[in-house]
Amino acid sequence: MDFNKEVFKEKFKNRLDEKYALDVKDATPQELYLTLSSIVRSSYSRYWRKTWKKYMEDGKKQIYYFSIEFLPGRLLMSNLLNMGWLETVRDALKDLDIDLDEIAEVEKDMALGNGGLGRLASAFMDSLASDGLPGNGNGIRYRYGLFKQKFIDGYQIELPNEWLDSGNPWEIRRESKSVTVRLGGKVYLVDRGNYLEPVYEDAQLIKAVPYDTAIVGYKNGTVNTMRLWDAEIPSSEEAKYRTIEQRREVEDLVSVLYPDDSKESGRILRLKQEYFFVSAGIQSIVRHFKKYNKSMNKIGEYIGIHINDTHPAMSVAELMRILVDEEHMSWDDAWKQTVAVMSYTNHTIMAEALEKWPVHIMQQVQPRILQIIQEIDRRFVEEKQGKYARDMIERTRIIKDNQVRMANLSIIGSHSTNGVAKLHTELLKDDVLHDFYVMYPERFNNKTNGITDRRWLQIANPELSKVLDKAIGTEWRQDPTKLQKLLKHQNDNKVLNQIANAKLKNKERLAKFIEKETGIKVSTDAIFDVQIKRLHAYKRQLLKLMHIVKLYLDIKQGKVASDFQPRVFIFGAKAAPSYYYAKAIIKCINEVANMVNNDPEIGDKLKVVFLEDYRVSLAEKIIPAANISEQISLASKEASGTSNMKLMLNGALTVATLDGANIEIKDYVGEDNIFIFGLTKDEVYDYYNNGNYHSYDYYNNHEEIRRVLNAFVDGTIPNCQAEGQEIFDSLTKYNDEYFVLRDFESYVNIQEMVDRTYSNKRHWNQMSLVNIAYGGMFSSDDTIKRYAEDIWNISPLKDEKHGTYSL
Ligand code: F55
Repeated sequence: MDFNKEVFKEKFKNRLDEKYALDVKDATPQELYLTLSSIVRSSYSRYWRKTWKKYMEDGKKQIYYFSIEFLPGRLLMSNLLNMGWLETVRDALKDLDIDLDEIAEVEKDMALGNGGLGRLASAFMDSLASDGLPGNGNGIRYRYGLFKQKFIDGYQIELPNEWLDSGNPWEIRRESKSVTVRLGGKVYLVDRGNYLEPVYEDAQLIKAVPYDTAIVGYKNGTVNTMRLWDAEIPSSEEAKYRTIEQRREVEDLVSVLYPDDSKESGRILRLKQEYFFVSAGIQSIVRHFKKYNKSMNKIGEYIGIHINDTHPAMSVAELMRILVDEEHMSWDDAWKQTVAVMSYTNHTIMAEALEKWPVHIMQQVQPRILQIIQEIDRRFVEEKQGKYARDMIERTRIIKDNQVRMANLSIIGSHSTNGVAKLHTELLKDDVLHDFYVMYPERFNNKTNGITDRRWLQIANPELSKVLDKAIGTEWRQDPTKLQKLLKHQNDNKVLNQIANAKLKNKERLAKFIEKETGIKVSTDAIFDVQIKRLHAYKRQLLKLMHIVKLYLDIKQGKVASDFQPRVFIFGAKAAPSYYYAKAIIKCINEVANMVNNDPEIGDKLKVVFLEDYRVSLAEKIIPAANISEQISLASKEASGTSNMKLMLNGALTVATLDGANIEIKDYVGEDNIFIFGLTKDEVYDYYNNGNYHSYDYYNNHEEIRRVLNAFVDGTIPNCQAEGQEIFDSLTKYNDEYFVLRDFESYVNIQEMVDRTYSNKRHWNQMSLVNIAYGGMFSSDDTIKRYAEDIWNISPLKDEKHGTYSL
């Protein structure tokens, strides 16, 4: 039935009655939320079925995006928007005296990821569907998502995130699509004449059960699937699981995201998770592929598997296992198909984040996979011998010093390796993966990250969206690059004022939220200066904190400039539970916040707000209200960054180092519309090569730096003796790994420029407009089109009609 307000209202009342035997006025927000999501689901399901059928009948290539993390956040608003229902439903519910935004707040974030990498995977899911492309997700249905963060006495406390406790209306358990995954045990190869049969002993069998979530395309009728695997005891194995501990082991397999990797037991669990979702995913793909009777010798023409960072790298070996052991293909034929199927994205150059697994652990987790990796390694070395220098082969081979190097496996076993921003890809080619670039230049390519304008502008910022509709029409909602039409209005006072007004309203809303959550009252006249991302030394939240302490001391000592603009500093950040240095920084930010916020001499000049439990739904509240976006990583360390894109799209101006995608942002908006500071990547590398950075000298020779750093250890900042000392030492004694002191002066200078610029509101609004206009250049819809063309070789199916989904 065609979708309209009156019919929807009837349906809503009926569904509420059927489900709960309630009238609207008697229902709780939770009941209203579940009623609404139930209608949404029953309406997209026929499109879901049809999309699936179409892909099958069409018989063209499909992509599976393998990721150990997905971070979709909430799904209600996004589904409503993509179905073309959002405004009508908002209106209809208003007629029934229901506030849609209030209902949406009931939904718990689906937080099955840590940060940028997981969020990117979910943006890509949304974009694949919205581009009408045949692409599905494959991952793990963690029982607990990323921990819930609380601050107690300024310290980060991690609480379990029980996101499934009140039910998840978006998933479907598909018992019939279960597969069996084999872990551990021993394996022997028995010669069967024309092939070797692996015989397994004492392996543990796990039943992998898929839970499917629909990924609804934007007004195009395409509904793809994100398939997440749960682990259960197979009924045939019940007898083997007699004790609670044994049963718990199976549950534990998928219970938490990124288990603590500081202990060996935790690390083994992580590797089991990696194999579990890889094996379940590939088995289910192959099973489906065979059902449609295609020759396994052509699997590379029909299936693409994308390895999101190295966590799914065992995909290479698992597909080889199935093709060789179960389909009895020759090694060479199987290898050709495997390389054609696989492609890989690298998300970091940080050495400590490049996965390496000890051979003995791999042996314990899946001995057959280790054998296959050893064979891939042996053949690689054999093939490259004579062609490349011995040390180059040693650097590139997969197994070295009894460690399996997962990036090497991913590159060797795939046809494409990409970085996530221009600078990052250049660094991969020139430095981190240079040897591989020499061997396989044609495999390397760049795919700068992107974001979904639907979530980050249309849903998160309806105020600005309305202004844009009025100024440039609604085309940008389909094609965000059309936001460039705004550039015509750079001198249009009406539009400039409307943009400023939208920002003010968003700041008012955030100010209310901040007061409710923290009790802190902030003035909307102040610059809202935002740094939101994981807490990591290389991202340099510490540089921001030092700047705050400097301003505080300046004000206290009466040194503040006459054009000083009041600021509200807003942080959102989680630290990994075992990352003690990051946790010390959190503690210090919280203590500085206490000190600043409660000092009557400071008043409204400075406020520091560290919001708890940074997550997708919180980002949606902060980003529309930001004036300044802090993107201040040490040049070369941030592969891309994506909050930089979200914030510019919402009209924030960026304070940035020349790192990751910041460089591309600068290239679009021009140097006059961004605040660039700090060392360049070449300068950083010069220091590395010459070993001539001595941070203590900066402390010793710069009065300003000394004044600020001393505040961390002389009691000026109260209640953080130990943490303050740890930070002080890291920056002085231990030579300041991320050049915080080296960049401090340059950072302070650019912040003074920010102040001066903000005092000219019209100019600020013009800069903001330029940033919004180019924000659309980072649409993940476009990023994913480039993956589709250059890496995956897939194209959209012919679709019938565009528009609103029917009821
Ligand atoms: C998670 C687990 C492990 Cl073992 C290693 C890394 C991660 C992780 O979350 N990485 C991550 O988020 N990397 C980020 O990826 C983004 C998307 O490409 C980039 O924008 C960002 O620069 C990068 O740090």
